[in-house]
Amino acid sequence: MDVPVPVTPNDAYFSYQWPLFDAISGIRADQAWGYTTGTGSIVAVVDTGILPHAELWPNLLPGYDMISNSTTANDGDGRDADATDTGDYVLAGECGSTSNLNSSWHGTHVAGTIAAVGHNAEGIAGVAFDAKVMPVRALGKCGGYTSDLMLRSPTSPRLYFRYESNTS
Ligand SMILES: [Ca+2]
Ligand SMILES: [Ca+2]
Repeated sequence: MDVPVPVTPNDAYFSYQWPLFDAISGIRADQAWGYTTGTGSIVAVVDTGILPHAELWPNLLPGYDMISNSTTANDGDGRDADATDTGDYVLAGECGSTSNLNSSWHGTHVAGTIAAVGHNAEGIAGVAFDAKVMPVRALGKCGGYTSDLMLRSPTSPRLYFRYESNTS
């Protein structure tokens, strides 16, 4: 197999993303992009959900909020087709914390690391900048429960992940 020419995206802050291209300590994504940039791949990001961002919209698929507890969800309800991150901040005394803690917005960070739109002259380039991200909200205030992600199938002892599209 011929070795493809490395790809250098034109994103405004790509030069700061040295972990992607540094020849010694980087993952050499620029060389990998010569083979693929993730087209056709879907990555489920099981995390705190997602916030609107121009660098994510083109690569974002409908997701799901799997958090069943409304307090943990911090959105006034349980499971639904809205994977919006409503924050995982805590106040002093909540979740064993002795001080107020800001929301992490971790799911948006992870989604951007994976699939921020690349080669659009703006922001950064995701590691797989032509892949699609499906946000699965599982973490909220005080964390989350593995049981929220697993439901027992009535016909199988195995546990499986449940996903319902909200595109229909
Ligand atoms: Ca909800
Ligand atoms: Ca970009």
